[in-house]
Amino acid sequence: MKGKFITVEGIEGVGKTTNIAFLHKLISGTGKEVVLTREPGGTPLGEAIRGLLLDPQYTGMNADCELQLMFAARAEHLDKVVWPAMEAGHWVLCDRFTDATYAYQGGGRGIDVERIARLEQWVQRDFRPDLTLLLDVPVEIGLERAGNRGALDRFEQEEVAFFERVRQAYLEMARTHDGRYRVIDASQPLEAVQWQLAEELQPELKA
Ligand code: T5A
Repeated sequence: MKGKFITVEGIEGVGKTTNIAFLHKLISGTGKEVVLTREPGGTPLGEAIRGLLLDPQYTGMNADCELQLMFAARAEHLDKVVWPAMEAGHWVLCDRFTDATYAYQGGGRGIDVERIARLEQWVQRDFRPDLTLLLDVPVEIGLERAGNRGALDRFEQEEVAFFERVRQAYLEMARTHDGRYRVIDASQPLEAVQWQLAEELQPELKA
């Protein structure tokens, strides 16, 4: 595959949606074709699954059900959007991917990472991101930013301790997968965050 697969991760409200638009502009400004997508979602079926996953009506959803819905949406997304785009030589910029599963279903819900790894290998085979940008903020800042937008989804209604576990799981992955991870201090003003993102992307754009 000739394109690059770049993922953006972090807890709620870190600024993924805001900054992914900036990254899209930055990369497409160099003349590359960029596909902007997200998980869970990115396809009509995936967006329908996302609707189930975020709906507060399903508070208390079984953790294995949640895990498998994430990978069901991901299988469709890889098949219909990500792999065809990359085969065509496009770059793919994805708002969350499997690291979110390790962080939320692994760290947050406490599912054994070996079980997640088995599903990852089944659905993705050896496909992994080329670069993962982890936007990191203390939980209280992320939740405050997310909360300012109105009604909370099923995940946003979780307790603070859940998001602390999610954040720690992300930081641990950044330590152990340091080759593809870049940690961005997203507690800073937006211009400073975007300056860091541009710095981290430069080597990829030149490669
Ligand atoms: N999930 C997902 C799993 O559990 N497992 C998985 O495998 C996957 C793929 C939905 C949920 O699914 C879960 C995790 C999620 O709970 P989502 O919609 O991507 O995923 O999740 P959210 O984190 O809810 O997305 P948000 O839209 O809440 O957060 P963003 O995109 O990180 O934040 P954004 O850009 O909307 O910014 C929030 C606010 O902060 C401001 C923005 O203007 C906005 O108002 N802001 C800043 N303010 C000050 N300084 C800055 N530097 C700022 N940056 C942004």
